[in-house]
Amino acid sequence: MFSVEYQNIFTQVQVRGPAELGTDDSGTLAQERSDWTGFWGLLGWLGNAQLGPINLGMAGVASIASGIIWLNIVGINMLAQVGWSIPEFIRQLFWLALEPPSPEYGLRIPPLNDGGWYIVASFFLLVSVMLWWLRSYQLAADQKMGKHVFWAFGSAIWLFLVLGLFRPVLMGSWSEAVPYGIFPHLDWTTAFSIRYGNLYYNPFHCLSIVFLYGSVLLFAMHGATILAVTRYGGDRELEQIIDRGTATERAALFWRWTMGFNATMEGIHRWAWWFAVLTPITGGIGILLTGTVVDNWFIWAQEHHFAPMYDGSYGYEAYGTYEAFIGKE
Ligand code: 07D
Repeated sequence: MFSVEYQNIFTQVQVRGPAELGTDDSGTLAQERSDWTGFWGLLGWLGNAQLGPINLGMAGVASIASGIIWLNIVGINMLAQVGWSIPEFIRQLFWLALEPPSPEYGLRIPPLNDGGWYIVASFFLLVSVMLWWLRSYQLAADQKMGKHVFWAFGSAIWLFLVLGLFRPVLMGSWSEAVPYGIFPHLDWTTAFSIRYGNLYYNPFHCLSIVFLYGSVLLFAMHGATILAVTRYGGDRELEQIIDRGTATERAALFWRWTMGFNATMEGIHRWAWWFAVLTPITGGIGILLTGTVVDNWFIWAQEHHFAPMYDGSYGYEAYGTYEAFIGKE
């Protein structure tokens, strides 16, 4: 008549039992995590209704503290720019920015009000991100888990470091770094693309988009497949890996019918991990090469015969004939 099963946004019944406190076998969890737990029905629509316990740890506390310092330096600089007017701050928030130093300072530290605050803020952001990264390692180690989340976060941090640290150092100027601001960082992105001859012609930007869109596609395929077989227990993915049941059989057959091939219950998560991780890895390579190795991606693409010469050709006149260009002559 009425059955209780795992529930989420797609259904209405929420299971409510004693709080799940999880494992606690290595000792550190007991010291660093809070005991507090609560239940929140609204949260139960999105995932698990249980809130807490949270394990912030030393790295977590220091990371949040450092992040708040970064946010405050950025915010107070913006507030100063609008004459300390809160209404103007709110009105102009999306357009305000803490900009990096101008090019004449190179890699030197400028006066605080001429880019110095940007450097100070960046230091705290760097500390904050790296400590949050460390925390993702510690929490996994505590649980005797693999470090997959840590490495995946590391790939995003690679792109973050390329944009804000490695490339500015290679270019010899902090002015190359990205401003802190909502629209200004978008302006920076467009300006960067135009300055280096249209980023679309950077093959690593292409690859990064392939993996970004590929991740979206895989996520949709996997999410849809599992939802489609939850009625056969397919959402119990671990059990389905150990003891393949009718849910897995159907899901696999569906994809073999569709495209002749199916990922495995475990392997699909490796596909997802690699696609996600390769997005910022390839992106970071592309950004690192820009302005250091390649000054204009459009001209680079013309030289490599995949951007048009605007005389209607793709540059293959240099080969005499099109047949010679494609190697058929
Ligand atoms: C940004 C780095 C990791 C982030 C970390 C977080 C904080 C938290 C907050 C505490 C995401 C740090 C933490 C800051 C602080 C608080 C409150 C990861 C990041 C660790 N592009 N483009 C990409 C597309 C164009 C340009 C990637 C599409 C134009 C530049 C991706 C299009 C121009 C750069 C991508 C398109 C242009 C990129 C990002 C379409 C001008 C990069 C991947 C359809 C607008 C970046 C190689 C990612 C890159 C990048 C997609 C167009 C410029 C694949 C779909 C032609 C300058 N673009 N792009 O995972 O890697 O980001 O390029 O038009 O730098 Mg692009």
